[in-house]
Amino acid sequence: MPKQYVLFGRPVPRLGTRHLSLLLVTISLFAVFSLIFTLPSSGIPGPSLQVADHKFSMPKFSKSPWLNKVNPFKHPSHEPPRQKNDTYGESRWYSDWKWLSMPFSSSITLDENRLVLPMMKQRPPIYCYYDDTIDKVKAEKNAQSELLLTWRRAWWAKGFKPIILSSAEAMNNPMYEELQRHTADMDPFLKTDLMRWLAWENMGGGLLSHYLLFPMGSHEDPLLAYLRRGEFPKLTRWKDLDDGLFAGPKADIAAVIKLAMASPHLKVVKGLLAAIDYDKNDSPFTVDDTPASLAFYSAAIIDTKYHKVADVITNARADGLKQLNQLITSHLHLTWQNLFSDGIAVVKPLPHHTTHMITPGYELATRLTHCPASPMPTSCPPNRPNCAPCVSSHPLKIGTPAHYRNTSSTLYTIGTVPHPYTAQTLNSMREKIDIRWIRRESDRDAWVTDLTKELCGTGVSGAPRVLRFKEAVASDYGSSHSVWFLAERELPDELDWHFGFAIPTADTWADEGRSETPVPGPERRPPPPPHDLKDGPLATPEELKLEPGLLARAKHVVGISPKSGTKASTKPTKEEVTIREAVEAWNLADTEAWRFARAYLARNTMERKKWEEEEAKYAGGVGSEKGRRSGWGERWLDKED
Ligand SMILES: *[C@@H]1O[C@H](CO)[C@@H](O)[C@H](O)[C@H]1NC(C)=O
Ligand SMILES: CC(=O)N[C@H]1CO[C@H](CO)[C@@H](O)[C@@H]1O
Repeated sequence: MPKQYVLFGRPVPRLGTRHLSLLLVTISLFAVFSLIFTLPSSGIPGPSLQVADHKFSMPKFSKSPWLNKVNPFKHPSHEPPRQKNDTYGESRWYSDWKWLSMPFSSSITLDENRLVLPMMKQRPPIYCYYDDTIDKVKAEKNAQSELLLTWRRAWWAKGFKPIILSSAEAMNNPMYEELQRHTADMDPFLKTDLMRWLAWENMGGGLLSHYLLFPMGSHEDPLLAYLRRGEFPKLTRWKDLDDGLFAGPKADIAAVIKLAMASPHLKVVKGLLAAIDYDKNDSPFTVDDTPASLAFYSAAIIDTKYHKVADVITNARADGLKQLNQLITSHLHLTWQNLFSDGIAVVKPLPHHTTHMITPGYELATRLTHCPASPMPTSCPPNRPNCAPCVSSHPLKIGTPAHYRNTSSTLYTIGTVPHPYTAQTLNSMREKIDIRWIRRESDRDAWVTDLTKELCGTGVSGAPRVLRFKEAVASDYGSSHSVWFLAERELPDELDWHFGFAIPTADTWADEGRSETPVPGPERRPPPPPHDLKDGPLATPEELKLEPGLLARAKHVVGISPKSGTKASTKPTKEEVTIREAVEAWNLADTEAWRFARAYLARNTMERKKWEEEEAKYAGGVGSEKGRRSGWGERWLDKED
């Protein structure tokens, strides 16, 4: 560029034919490259020119689809068929394998508010059995219910569909009749165990877990990935896990139940495994190696490793179970902290004036780096004896880099995605935005450009940037290494389900030094996010004071409800909507990024809400949110002794 100025600076610019042809070649190269970047690679012929339009056109106002009508090359196209459950709150989506083939969803869905999302992952069911017929003390029931909730949350976060079975499922099994004939002088533990297997067989097999078996490893761990595939041709158990986990097909399970019930030793053995193994015949089980990513809190392990908790369980059962739950939760959290030892990056593009905007994300990061309360603060999970215990004087690092970095698999990213109206308002510190300013002065797609500056470099258009952004949010790898929120919304309720453990709050996190008892007190808010001068100029205190007002104003104009699935309290005026739409049209990449994040979050919320409803059918909703309120029954915690 500077060279050109020198050229034009001369009294007689020497733009000879060579220069002119060079200019022409450059322009045509630019056009070809732009087309390559924006053309569909997937062979969808229809709306490709519409994509090109995203790049070259002047602002396209959403209610002027005339461009499509006069386009002579446009194939007649249809929007893709509606799918089941493809809408939640204000969001609509279309789940498709080709989600990363097009930067802009509307070129597939022909509807700019219907976003193309990745296919929803099938969650394989994992069952555990809970005998809800044995009635016990209310305090114990509640403690058990909390444990089951911890179990469900941990497996959900790893991509499973945890389901709690009860005696109702066991009684549905035709083999239940036969069991009844044997029960007379059977050990009650053996009976419960057989009921558990009957319930599992009745569900068609798959995975059967003890309710004190937890996944404690990375999302990509090979065993967890294998279990997520949900195909188990052989009846399998794992070395050192006792009856912690089984996998297998229905027919093999039925065969094992029959084998166990035919055992002549039913009067002396205490569990199905013992009945099968009694005579040391050929075992029907394949035994796999000790899994590194599963933690089993069996009675024997609690006795040896967590003696302090075991003592409490013996003396005051309900209190003991509560402590056990706290111990397990702290281990789940600790495992997460150990996996992300490089700390947390709360990304802060356009860093000058977005301090206030990223504060909720930053507060979440502080909660995640805090040491969880635990009855045995320096203990390690049973499967990770060499863990690095959480030390409150050396918490994980939290940074607020301006750009998204994907250089380390041990760095976790928390992102706050602003609507372009919000991004432009804050970045320019302008209370009022008008069309002239948008077109003449604003930086196009400022947010996504800054976010991906290191990932994509400079001089790249918005389209490839949006694709990298989508990958960071919703790919397998991205979704297990980051979480993204909308700047205009509160953090979603189901964060605990995303991480797989109850994230400490200011009231429950361990106090510095003394981690035994959480000290409830006045709300302790973390200090505001730090700002690294490397990331740009520091906002002055006066500027910082303006941020909340500007953000509130932007939220009003963007006009989405504060929580997914609720109603917005105020409505923007007609003029405000016009300006917002102009901003959207001028910042297509930022708009697509924001809508994508919104739809992805909405689909996750919907998936969990639906499952919560479905779950209420099993075991009377034990371990579910609803169940927590009413209290639950006893388990067979001490069945092994
Ligand atoms: C981040 O890195 C992982 C592993 O190196 C890679 O698979 C993934 O595609 C990268 N994601 C993005 C958005 O670049
Ligand atoms: C809200 C909604 O549309 N729910 C439906 C989701 O899909 C299941 C079947 O897969 C229906 O039963 C729900 O009614």
